[in-house]
Amino acid sequence: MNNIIIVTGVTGQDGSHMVDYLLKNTDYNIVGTVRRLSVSNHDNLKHIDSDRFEKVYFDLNDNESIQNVIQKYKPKYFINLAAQSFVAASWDIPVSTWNTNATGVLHILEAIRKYSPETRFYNAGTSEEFGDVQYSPQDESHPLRPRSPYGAAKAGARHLVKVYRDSYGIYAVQGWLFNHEGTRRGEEFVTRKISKGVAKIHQSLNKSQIVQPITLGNLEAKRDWSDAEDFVDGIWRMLNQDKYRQDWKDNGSIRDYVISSGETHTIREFIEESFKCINMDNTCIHWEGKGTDEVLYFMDDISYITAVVKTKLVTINKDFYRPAEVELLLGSHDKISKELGWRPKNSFKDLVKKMVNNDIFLLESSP
Ligand code: NAP
Ligand code: G4F
Repeated sequence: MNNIIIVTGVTGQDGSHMVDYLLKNTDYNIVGTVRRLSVSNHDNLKHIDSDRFEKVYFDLNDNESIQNVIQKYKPKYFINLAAQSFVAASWDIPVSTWNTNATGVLHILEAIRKYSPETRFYNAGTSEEFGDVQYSPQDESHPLRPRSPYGAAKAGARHLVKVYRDSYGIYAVQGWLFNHEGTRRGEEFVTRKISKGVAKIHQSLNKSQIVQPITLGNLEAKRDWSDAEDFVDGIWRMLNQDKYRQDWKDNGSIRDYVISSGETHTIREFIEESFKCINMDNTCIHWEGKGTDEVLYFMDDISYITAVVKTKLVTINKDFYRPAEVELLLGSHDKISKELGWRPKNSFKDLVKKMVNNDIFLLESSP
C-alpha cells in the first residue's frame, strides 16, 4: 500500500486544515481532491508549499473519478470532507445534496471494497443527523432525527458506512462533528456572516461611512461551536483507534465518536460576543422589537448635541429562516476524551475574537 492519504474537499474549511495537520504531523504524501470550477477558489490552499502535496480533479457526483483515484493511489487513508455542506441550500437542491452526501459516499465505499480494501475511510458526519433532539447533551447513542435534506443524506451515509464496516470488515468511520468554525469558514454560514458584518461595521464607523446592518434569520437557535483547527486531530484519532484505545487488543471493534465543545450558545450570543470585539457591549447596543421586526441598535451618545443617535446593526429577514430548524445542539465529547484522549482547546470567546479580528485584518489589508 502506498504512503498516501487522499483528502477530499481541500478547498473547503476542514479539508484545508486537514492538509495542514497531516503535513505537519505525519510523513504521508497527501493527495487533495478539487473540483473543476470556472473561477478558482483555492485561497485556503495558497499558503501550502510542500512537495508532499498534490491536487487531483475529483467529483462525488462522478463515480468514474471516484474509482479512478482509489484504483490509482490505493491510499492508506481516504478522508472524505467533501460535501454539499450548507444546510439551508439543501432544501433548494435536495437531489444533488443527496447524490453528493449519500450516493457519493456509497460509491467511495464500493470503490474501496473493490480496489483497496485495506484503506481506512473517514466520512464527515454531523450533529445535524440528531436534528430534532431528544436529550442533551447529545452523545453517540442519540437517535438520528434529521430535520433537513442535508441531515437526512448524512444519516443515510452513516448507515452505509456501518453496513460496509460490518459486512466487509472495512475500517470505515463517521464522526458526529458539531459546528466548527474559523477564519476559513464559508461566508454564508452564520458565524462568518456575523464576523464579516461586524468587521465592515467597524470600518464604516471608523470612516464615518453609512453602516450596512447584518441581515439574519432565527437568532434563538443554539449551536455547539468549536474551532475547526481543533477538530482535525479528533478525526485523525478516529482513524487510528488502534494507537489510542486502551481496550483495542481486547475489543478491536471500530467506533464512531462525537466531537464537540460541550457548550451551547444562541446566534444572539454570538452576535453580542462579536460586537464586544469592537468594543461595543450591552451599554451601547440594544435590541428592540420582536420576531422579524427585531433590530439591534448602536446607541451613540452624542453629548455635544445632547442626543442619542440610533444606528441599525442587525435586522431580521424571514428569508433566512429554514423550513424546519434544528433548535438546539449540545454535544458530549466524553467518549472521545476518555477513549482517544481528544479534548477541545480553544474557547468560544477565543473563536469569536479570532474570526472578527481576521475579518478586520482582511478588510484593512484589501485595496
Ligand atoms: P466546506 O468548507 O463547504 O467544504 C466542502 C468541500 O467539499 C469544498 O472543498 C467543496 O469544493 C467540496 N465539494 C462540494 N461538492 C463536491 C462534489 N460534488 N465533489 C467533490 N467535492 C465537492 O465544508 P466544511 O465546513 O469544510 O465541512 C467539511 C465536511 O464536514 C463536510 O462534509 C460537511 O458536511 C461536514 N461537517 C461540517 C461541519 C462544520 O461545522 N464545518 C460540521 C459537521 C460536519 P468547492 O470548493 O469546489 O465547492
Ligand atoms: O451557520 P449555519 O448555516 O450552520 P448549520 O445549519 O448549523 O450547519 C453547519 O453545522 C452543521 C453541524 O451541526 C454541519 F453539518 C453543516 O455542514 C454546517 O457546517 O446556521 C446555524 C444556525 C441555524 O440555526 C440557522 O437557522 O444559524 C441560524 N441562522 C440565523 N440566521 C442563520 C442565519 N444561518 C445562516 N447560514 N444565515 C443566516 O442569516
